[in-house]
Amino acid sequence: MKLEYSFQRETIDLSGFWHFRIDPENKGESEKWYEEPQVSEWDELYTPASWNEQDSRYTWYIGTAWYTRAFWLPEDWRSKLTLIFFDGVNYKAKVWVNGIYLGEHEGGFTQFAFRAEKALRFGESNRIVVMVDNTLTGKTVPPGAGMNATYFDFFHYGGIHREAYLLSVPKVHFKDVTIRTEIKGKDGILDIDLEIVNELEEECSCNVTMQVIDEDEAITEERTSVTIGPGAEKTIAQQITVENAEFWGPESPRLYTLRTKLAHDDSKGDVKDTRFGIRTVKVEDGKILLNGRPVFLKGFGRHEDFPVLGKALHGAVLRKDYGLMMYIGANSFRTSHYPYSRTHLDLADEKGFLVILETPAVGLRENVERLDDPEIVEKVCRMTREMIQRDKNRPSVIMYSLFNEPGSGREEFRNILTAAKGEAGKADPTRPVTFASCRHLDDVALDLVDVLCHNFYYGWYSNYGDLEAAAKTLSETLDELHRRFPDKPIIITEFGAGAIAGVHRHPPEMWSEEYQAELIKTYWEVLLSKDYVSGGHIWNFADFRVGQSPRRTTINRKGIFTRTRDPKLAVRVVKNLFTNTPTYR
Ligand code: GCB
Repeated sequence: MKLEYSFQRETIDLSGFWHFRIDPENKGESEKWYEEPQVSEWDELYTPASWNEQDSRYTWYIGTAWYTRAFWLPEDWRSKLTLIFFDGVNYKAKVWVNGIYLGEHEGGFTQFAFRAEKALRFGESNRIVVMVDNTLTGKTVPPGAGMNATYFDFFHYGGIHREAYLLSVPKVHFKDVTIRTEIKGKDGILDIDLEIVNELEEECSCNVTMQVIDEDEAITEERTSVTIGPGAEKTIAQQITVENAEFWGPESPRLYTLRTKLAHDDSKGDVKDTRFGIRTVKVEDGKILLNGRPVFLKGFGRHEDFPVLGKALHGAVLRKDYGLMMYIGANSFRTSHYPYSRTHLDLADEKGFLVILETPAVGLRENVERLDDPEIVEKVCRMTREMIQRDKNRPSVIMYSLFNEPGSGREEFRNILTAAKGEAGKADPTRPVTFASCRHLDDVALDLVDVLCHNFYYGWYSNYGDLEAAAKTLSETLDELHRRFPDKPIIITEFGAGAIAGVHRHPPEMWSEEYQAELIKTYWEVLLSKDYVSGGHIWNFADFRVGQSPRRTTINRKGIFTRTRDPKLAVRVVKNLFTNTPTYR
């Protein structure tokens, strides 16, 4: 199901307190908890948020848990279609409304929706029940074997951690809108695909209007008409020129809206607003070109992680984070290691951040038996498709990262990468693809990507305590990568050091704030000295929670801010480095 529905349409937000109950013995389905749950015996938790930090009884819980709440549906929604959307449920979800099963979804970080009319009662109260299962296996994406045995380095939260809502759409409606942009002189050229569905029992002749809206004013208008048979779909392709357009970029994140309207039989039909920016991204001669100019990405690998909320970054936290990233002079981040929430990326569009959008395919390495296991390939491809489907119209997204640190030294990795790349290309042929490698010179798949992304930890996991040796290894490795792939730009998608806030050492030593600051400065100097390097992302923007292990002091300390966003010493250093590094070079 295509999911790019607009929020100008009527919605009912299901955020708030839901009844909650864990099900460690997995008996809820056989006991039919989805029918008429005795909620007086259940706990209450807030969503969107993970279950883990709302009550210490659930912090380390892994397995099945149930959520339920009641909601009221207006009578006048009866004549239309109703979808129930979930922006992110970690990890598997099964959904019932009024005891009727609607469907299931696997994957914690991509949006899904179910048609719900068969189960709904209009003008009455309804009950939704969601069974969530965050069990990890060798075949989940990401994979793992337990809370402290994840194959990835972030806390494995569970629950309904992003918004859930109902959406009402007319029976003839826009199912999807895709906008690709090109630049011709001073003009923006929009290539638009409108997918229209007719769920009426008769043929429908519709009038379609497309307007480009610039700050509440329509600056272009095109009309066309289309006839669609009962139960059928049609795609209309249209090109629109925006004369004297203002182009989107970090220095001026100019956004426009495409307003599409559908009318038939003189009745009011569907209206959908889709926001876009006019910009191009190309990889040419070893450079990443934004609107034809070579860009340099300065920023971070981030995480969605915050005390109590878990994997949900509420608006206030995002507001704070963007303020800090802008204060520091960053222009970019990677959605390590899963696609981030809609709001997270809406702000990137608005504030002009260059985003490497990453799939949840992290941890597919040593512990996974075969990387090209058909079950894993199917899941990675589906999640890639779902990710691109939601975010393809965002100007901020300049590249797709298909994996983080996969077993890319193994020949079979080429198979799963080829499959994921094929999927990405089908969903969106306009953006470059990459993955974040930790195999470097031993990587067997670098020829398959458009941009080389590498995570380096010289000075931390190797050459530790010795920044001079780290700089030398870094420089030599980069030069060798460039020698092998002279036409591919290189981005250092991770480099960093753990620093426990408040620990100081002179001369700098590992785990001190000084060592972290010094390592970042050392790396930055090396990166800037190579004109084939197109960016550097510090690992990480903020400290984040991880499982328990002898390697970590309960949280990963590589943030330049603490988990609650207090600055470490490195912040001043990074602000200086970033503000003195131009975006175009
Ligand atoms: C990496 C991973 C990242 C970890 C980081 C670390 O290479 O991509 O997920 O958190 O190293 O701190 O070890």
